[in-house]
Amino acid sequence: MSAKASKEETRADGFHHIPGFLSVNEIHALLDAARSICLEAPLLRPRMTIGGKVIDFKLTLTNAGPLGWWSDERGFRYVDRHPVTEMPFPPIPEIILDIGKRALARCELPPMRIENCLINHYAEGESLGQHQDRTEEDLDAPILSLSVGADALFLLGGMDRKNPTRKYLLRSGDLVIQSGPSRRAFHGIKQIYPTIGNPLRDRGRLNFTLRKVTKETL
Ligand code: MD6
Ligand code: FE
Repeated sequence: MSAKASKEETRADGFHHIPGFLSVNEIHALLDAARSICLEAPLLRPRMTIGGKVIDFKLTLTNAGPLGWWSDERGFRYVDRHPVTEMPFPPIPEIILDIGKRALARCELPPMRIENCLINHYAEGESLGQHQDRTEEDLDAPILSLSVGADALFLLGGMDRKNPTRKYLLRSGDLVIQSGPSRRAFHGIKQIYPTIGNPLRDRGRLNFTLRKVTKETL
């Protein structure tokens, strides 16, 4: 089966893939924003416990905003401090909030309070296993995702881990939104692929997810 390359897709279950959503300037602004966030809140490698064994994630991450997603031996959760610096995460840069607003409007979704920007970094060879995002208090608010750098193979499944998956090729500048029923669908990053002209110095990939975490309204 071939990956879906550059065709826009909006599904009845609320899944949206908008290739080339970001301008080149926005891609560079996101990269600059990630670099300054990482100076204050360095990338960390999360861990999780599976069957009593502690396993490292095959990616590193950091956050901006009042709440940051984190996982270690104590489980998945939102925290209000960087686990190592013990400082609050830096605020979400205006440019990211503006892109988030434009992304929601583009997909005809109502405005939303963006409380967290999770930044995932994939070095060459890294990946993210199939998972559901359900650490948030509000599991109905859409999750917005922006890709920068290397291409990635995104697998979208269903509500059950065993459901078949569809393949999407996420490229630098693409927007994905999981809203409606697709908000709870299993998904993951199977692998990343080297890309010509990757602006990341290490040829990796950055993914920014923008979320509403609490039940608070706008
Ligand atoms: C990634 N994305 O693109 C991982 N989660 O690197 C996600 O795990 C994700 O793209 C929830 C909603 C959209 C996503
Ligand atoms: Fe996810």
